[in-house]
Amino acid sequence: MKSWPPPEVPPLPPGGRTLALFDSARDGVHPTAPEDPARMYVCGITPYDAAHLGHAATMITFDLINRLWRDAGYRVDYVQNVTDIDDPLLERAARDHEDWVVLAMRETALFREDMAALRILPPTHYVGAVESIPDIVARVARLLGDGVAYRLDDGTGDVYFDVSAAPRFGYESHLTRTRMVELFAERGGDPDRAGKRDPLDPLLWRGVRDGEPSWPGADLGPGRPGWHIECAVIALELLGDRIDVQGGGNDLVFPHHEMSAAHAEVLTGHWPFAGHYVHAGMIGLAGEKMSKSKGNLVFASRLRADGVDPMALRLALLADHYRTDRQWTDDLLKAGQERLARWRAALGAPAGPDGAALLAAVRERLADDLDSPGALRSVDAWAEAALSGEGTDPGAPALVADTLDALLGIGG
Ligand code: 5CA
Ligand code: ZN
Repeated sequence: MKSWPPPEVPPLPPGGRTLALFDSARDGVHPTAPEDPARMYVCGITPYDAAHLGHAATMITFDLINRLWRDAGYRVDYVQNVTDIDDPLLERAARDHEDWVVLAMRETALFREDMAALRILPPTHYVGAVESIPDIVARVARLLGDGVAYRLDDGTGDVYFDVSAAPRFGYESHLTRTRMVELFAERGGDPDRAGKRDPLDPLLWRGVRDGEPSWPGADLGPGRPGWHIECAVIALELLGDRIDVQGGGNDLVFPHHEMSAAHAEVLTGHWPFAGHYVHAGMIGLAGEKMSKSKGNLVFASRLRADGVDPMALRLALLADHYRTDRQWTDDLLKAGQERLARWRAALGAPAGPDGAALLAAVRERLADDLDSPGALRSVDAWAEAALSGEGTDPGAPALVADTLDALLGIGG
């Protein structure tokens, strides 16, 4: 699938640092240690509605990782998916009497525009579930052949994964079994489905139903893929058996990332699938998680249409740490706009305090589990000083502009 156009990234003087990130599996901050290229998989949108600020915040988080690795001298192989076939997409299309393909294409196109406006570096591969079906079919057939997947004998053709085949199942999310079953039911799973070996077994392949789209599944029979196997297969096909970061919002820790890792590990025999499982906090509105199903959304595209500078939006979303669940408010946006204006004014000053010191400070803060609030504070201090005429480094405004652009994605 088509990605989106890349923003320019100005070169910085050498000195990029090793990035440390919080890993959900180890429940702590650990340095990343990628080979070159670094490999990152991020769970992208289900395109049944426009991208809201929660999606934007999560994508900005992984954009920082991409930028910091590049600054440390790595090439980055970055894969993001689009869940362009799934129940919620079909349900929304049916509700609105719309063709589900047209709905998915329209919302994906809008998402690309939002990402480009936010200066988010595009994935190397932007991949749809539908275009991945032949790969998914091949891997599900292998799981069936190996006896770690099974077909229900109720005539539906539905194929499930046997979670007991993954010996370390649960290592990523550390939940009690009761909590797992609850979350599984809330987030697209079917613990009560009759005929499964374990209530937690997730769907790999859904046999064709009347009125639903389907694709050839060779020996599986016609149908469509389950959700977790989609992300496991796309990552394995494009990044290989081990990746450095598996990412998304923290609503995906369980079951989605636990299950995709289990699929990948059983398919490859390698553990762990990802060196770091990285999860961004949820952006909420008036006390509730922003979500398409609740309808309490603030769209990035709506704010852009209202004339909000996407860079102010970016600064508003970077003002708090990425792992914090937080609320979107008008005040947050206002603060982002004011900060952007102050920074831009300071970049227009004839001189400022030591630019190299500011670059080092921003690198140091971001390398520590993406401490964007800390990074923003050091830029604030630099800007205040530049605006009050304290600095004597005539090269500083240009170097600071490059720093903000290359590391924080605040350019233009
Ligand atoms: N297509 C699946 C992932 S394979 C999906 O979760 N789609 S989504 O459209 O619901 O979300 C897209 C990305 O945004 C995911 O990484 C998800 O974790 C993240 N996300 C969803 N809602 C929020 C929110 N309120 N705040 C922050 N991130 C969010
Ligand atoms: Zn996913």
